[in-house]
Amino acid sequence: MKFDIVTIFPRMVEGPLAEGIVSRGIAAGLLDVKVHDLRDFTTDRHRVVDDMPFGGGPGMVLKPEPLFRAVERITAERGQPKAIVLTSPDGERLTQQTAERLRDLGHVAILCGRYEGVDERVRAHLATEEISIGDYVLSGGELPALVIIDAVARLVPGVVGDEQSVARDTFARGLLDFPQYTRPADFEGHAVPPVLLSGHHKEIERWRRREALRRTLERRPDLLAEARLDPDDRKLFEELLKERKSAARTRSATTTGARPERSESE
Ligand code: J9Q
Repeated sequence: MKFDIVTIFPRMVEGPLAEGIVSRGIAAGLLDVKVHDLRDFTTDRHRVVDDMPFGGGPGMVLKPEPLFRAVERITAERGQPKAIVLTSPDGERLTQQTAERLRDLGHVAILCGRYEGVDERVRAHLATEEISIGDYVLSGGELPALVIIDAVARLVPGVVGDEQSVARDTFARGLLDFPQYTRPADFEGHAVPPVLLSGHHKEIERWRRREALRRTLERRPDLLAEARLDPDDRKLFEELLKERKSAARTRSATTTGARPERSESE
């Protein structure tokens, strides 16, 4: 899987790429990531990459020429990228599905946008898509580029040691993860759920499925619409709903007047 990143801050992405799963994927020859300094594609003495917006207003806008030249160089030296992604808050939200699609393309170039803006000709005539990683203000697209690369790289066979764990991942199954514990079995009076120490693999599996469903229902009910639940999951889910309804009844009975009246003697 090939990635090309075009940025005005190459050191901002080089550090993270040299650590963890991604760096091991690179070392193993499974990933090929090249970082390009946008200033190397300028033609003026001062290596200027931005300019004032036409029409006036605050801030500077990334000029089109260096970005077009960077993609020309990438195409000549590394082949034509199958996608040219502009990181931008205006883009389509990154999802696991996006990551799978980019993985399938095999060669992706990522242009790091700036908070202040990128010349519209880049969006219209160079980028093939715009991707946002979420609704918050960032100063630039470097962190989003790293997020995209991490999410895509993990899906390349062999990059994550344990392929089983990739298949079991939250967004592969459509449910949040179940709670995990490690030693000690009792941490300052907080005990690990006894079932996990019981050695009953069937019961452990069932407990984990129930807790994953519980957590998803409580925190991300929106995920349940898409989750693939087998008949056992559906049964566990019905039980959870009943549990919640009876808990809701208890709560409302103790917060309304549904309690014993004071007796005359009080
Ligand atoms: C380039 N805020 O934000 C969320 N996803 C991408 C971005 C972003 C930003 C500013 C510049 C990308």
